[in-house]
Amino acid sequence: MPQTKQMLQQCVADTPIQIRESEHGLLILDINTELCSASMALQGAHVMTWQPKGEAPVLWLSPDAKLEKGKSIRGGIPICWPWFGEHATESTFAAHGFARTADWELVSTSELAGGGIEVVMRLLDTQTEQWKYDTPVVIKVIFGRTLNIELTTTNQSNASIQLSEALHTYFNVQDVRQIKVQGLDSCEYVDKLEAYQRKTQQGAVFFKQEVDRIYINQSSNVVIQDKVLNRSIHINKQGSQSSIVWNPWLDKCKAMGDLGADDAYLNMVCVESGNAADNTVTLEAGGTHRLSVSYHLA
Ligand code: TA6
Repeated sequence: MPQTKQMLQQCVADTPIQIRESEHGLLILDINTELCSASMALQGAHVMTWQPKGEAPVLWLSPDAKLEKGKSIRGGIPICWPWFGEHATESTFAAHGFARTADWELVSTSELAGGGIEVVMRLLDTQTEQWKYDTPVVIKVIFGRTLNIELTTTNQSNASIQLSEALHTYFNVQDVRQIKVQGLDSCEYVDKLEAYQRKTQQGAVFFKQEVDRIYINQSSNVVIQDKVLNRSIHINKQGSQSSIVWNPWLDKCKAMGDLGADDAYLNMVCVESGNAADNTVTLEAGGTHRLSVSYHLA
């Protein structure tokens, strides 16, 4: 049975977390501390916003994001799981898996020494007609001046599974045409816009048109340099062999219909940490896999 607003309010009673219900019934945790403000929906265990005190928002959330049951929220950090992108064999299955539209359960919240807020959510009932495996997944998020996320999958089934995943993070930038993404130099990538051709990155990534690339065998940290906001967003990851870089540009931004204004693409860039394409994880029966990432400004 899904948790009610009253049950959640009991869970967060001794923390600076408020529970809000969207007009379409999504339950959302609102966090406001000396370190940051943030919000996280129970549906999809979806971190929607994160803004360190005194800084511009770090995550981008569409003003047209549908906060509705069963609809993926456009922006923040959608969890792509247990597959990334289109399903390998079933074209009718939702892209990026079902975790981001599922009802997760709030497990715990706590205020840490130093002022960070820890939130733990889990998705226990993973066996559906689209996924027959008992593979509970737990997310632990620590909201502070740094945002830390751990996504842990346990294979409780008696068969090995093929898991692809990503924290599909939308970052807020002042003008995507004036940023660069560093840390991917010389990496091989799959170019989804050119028949999934494999190419090699030369230097930093710049944005003058739509970009949709899966960088493979890439475990190093990544940095988004935003010279207009005069800041850099540091993406430090573990348990991730892929980084996906995406900006829809004008035509796709207009076509998608939930990014807000036609030029909304100028204010966002996705740099996603995960395991996709060649880096799909084989998780043996009884095994556990952890993907973790932290974001901070400098
Ligand atoms: O991660 C990039 C991508 O796979 C793009 O191809 C685009 O489809 C984007 O994800 C958004 O996907 P969504 O299913 O959230 O609309």
